[in-house]
Amino acid sequence: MKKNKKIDLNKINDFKYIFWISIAVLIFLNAVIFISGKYLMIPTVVVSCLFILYFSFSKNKIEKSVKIEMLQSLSAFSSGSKTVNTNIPIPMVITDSTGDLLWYNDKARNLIDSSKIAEERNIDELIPGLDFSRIKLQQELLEAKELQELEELDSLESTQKINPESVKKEAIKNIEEKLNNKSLELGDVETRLNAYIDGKYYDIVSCKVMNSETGILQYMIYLYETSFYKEIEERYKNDRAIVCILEVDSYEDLMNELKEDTRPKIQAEIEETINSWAKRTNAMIRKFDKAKYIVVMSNRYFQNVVAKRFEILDTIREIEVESSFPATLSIGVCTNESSYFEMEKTAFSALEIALGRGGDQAAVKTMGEYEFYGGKSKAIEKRNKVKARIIAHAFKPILDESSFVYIMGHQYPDMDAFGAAIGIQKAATDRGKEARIVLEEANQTIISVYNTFKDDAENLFIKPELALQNFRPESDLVVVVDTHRPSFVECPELIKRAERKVVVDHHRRSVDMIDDTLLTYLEPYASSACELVTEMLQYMEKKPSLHKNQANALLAGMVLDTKNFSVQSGVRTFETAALLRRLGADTMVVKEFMQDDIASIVARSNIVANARNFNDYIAISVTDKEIPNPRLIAAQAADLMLTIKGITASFVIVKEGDTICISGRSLKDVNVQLIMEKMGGGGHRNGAGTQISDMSIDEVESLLLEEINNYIKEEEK
Ligand SMILES: [Mn+2]
Repeated sequence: MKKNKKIDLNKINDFKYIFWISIAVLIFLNAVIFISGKYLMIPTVVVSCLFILYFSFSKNKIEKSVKIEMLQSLSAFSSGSKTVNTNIPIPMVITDSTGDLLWYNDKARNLIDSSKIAEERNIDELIPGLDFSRIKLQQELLEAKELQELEELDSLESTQKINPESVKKEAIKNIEEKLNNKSLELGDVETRLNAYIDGKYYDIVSCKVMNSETGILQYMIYLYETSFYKEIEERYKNDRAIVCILEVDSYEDLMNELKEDTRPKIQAEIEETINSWAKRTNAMIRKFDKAKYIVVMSNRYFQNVVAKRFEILDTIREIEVESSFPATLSIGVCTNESSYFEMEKTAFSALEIALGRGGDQAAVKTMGEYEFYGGKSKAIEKRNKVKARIIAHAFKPILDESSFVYIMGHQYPDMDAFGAAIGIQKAATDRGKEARIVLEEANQTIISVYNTFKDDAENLFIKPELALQNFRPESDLVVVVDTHRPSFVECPELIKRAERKVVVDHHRRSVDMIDDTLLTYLEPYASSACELVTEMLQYMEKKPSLHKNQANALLAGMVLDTKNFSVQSGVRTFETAALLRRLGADTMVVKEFMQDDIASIVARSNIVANARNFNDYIAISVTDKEIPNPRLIAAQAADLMLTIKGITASFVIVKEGDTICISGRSLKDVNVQLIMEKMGGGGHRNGAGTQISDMSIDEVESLLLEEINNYIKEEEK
């Protein structure tokens, strides 16, 4: 198309001229027929046909030429806007409602594929990258929204309408669905569309107008070039600093276990591995403690690290060390904070979370959300008695300064939570304080232990409502045992109000945690809360003493959580059990606590009998029958399924009212915590669970299978 070609207005006049002439000719011919009768009929019809043929041919020809002329002419505009649009200093095109090009300005010329302009009209072909359907959809959505707003106004005035809103909403939903299929976000629609055309970025703004002169519906499309801003944005994204804090897990213990002569070699190897990783990622690295590093890298390299899922974790674990546990690394990462001061702080707290979850993993915090990578090796016992002693000594003055002590475990407490609470209650009374265990009711799991304290129940237990009534936030103390998540405790309201809080727990640290505590004793390497509490009791008084019921309750908690000292049982677990035995615990009584009624045993056995293999080593059982104490039975059945030869992980799905509960258990490598976390639950590596209330049992089952598959795929990476 030549630039200088002027619109030939005569052609449009020709068109009108021919039209009127033809009408006149037809009237004349009809008159001839009428007057002359049938003699002239045939020639007249022939002449008419020829004329009509000529007419329609020239109409098409003229229409087409008019349309082409319009591409360069100003007739696409109503006369008032001509000057403004011609002189607009950004590329602008006008199309009809099918996306055919009607006009473009000088600035848009460079964008148009000149090789196609001769025969092609469609804007998508002429400007590759500009998707007309998106522009059209955007306009439709904007209209729908406007319409909805109008409807809403209308419906405020009259409520008699037959639910126009829902109809409108349905329409909007349909459009939004269409948008989604085109991977277009609603946010884009509300403001601008983006396009990448011939190596440059553009924001596209459009509007739909009716040309009052031609009566054609037109789309006016403006293209703002944004390459410059895009480049700055990219550069900002790529060059943004990411702060990582690295720590070699239980470094001291590892070095102590190594022989004198191999120690320097391993030290050097670990250091070399970390340094060369930092070099590969073009990072800045500084060692700031014996086995701690601060690493700062650009986001573009960090994205590689994420893509490779922190391979450094594996490299470190593969270092051959002659010790009872492998060398592992924990990493805390902050990707986004407003200042470097905050970045460092957040990276440190992410590291703490990684360590709290058992180490050998990276915790990445982005915009308040955590993501975890790794976590493949088993948590190793790395605590020493010094810590228990320090905690015990810190706990004493806290008790002394409190006027009343409230103790609680998690909701639906088990024997571990109950035993630990009994232990803390004893510690408080030893310091001359009044203390009550906050307990809604003695559930089926703890009733046998609870009954041994029944006679003194008034002085030991308190209902949550009453506790809330009596509670004085400034002076009273709340001790939480066997959980550290504020939403999990027996009475969450009490935690919200409490100003003086202590947490003693053995679960892996989760993201939400009771904060602002006076003391937190979180020890994921310990077997049970009872073990931790017993150790504290040991150091709190010169001559620790326990009533035999108290000793039994504490031992019962340990027996439950260690499954008869088979899992999570370190040296100190046995030492603590021995202490309890010395203080009067009776293993036969504890065994009786664990006895079950026949209904539970039958339910449990049925679940195990229904178990099927997911693969060689994972067993799954689903029960949709009503069973007594579903969560407890599910957990027990999952444990029992682990006794099947070859099975190292088990999942049991049961119903509790309308809620579906899953219990996951594992022996070795499978991390059931990661799988349950994906489904909104939690727990620890070898025992975790979740409750889902808005899905059917079949849906939950297929979701579980999917998550297990994902987990296995992830592991294989
Ligand atoms: Mn426990």
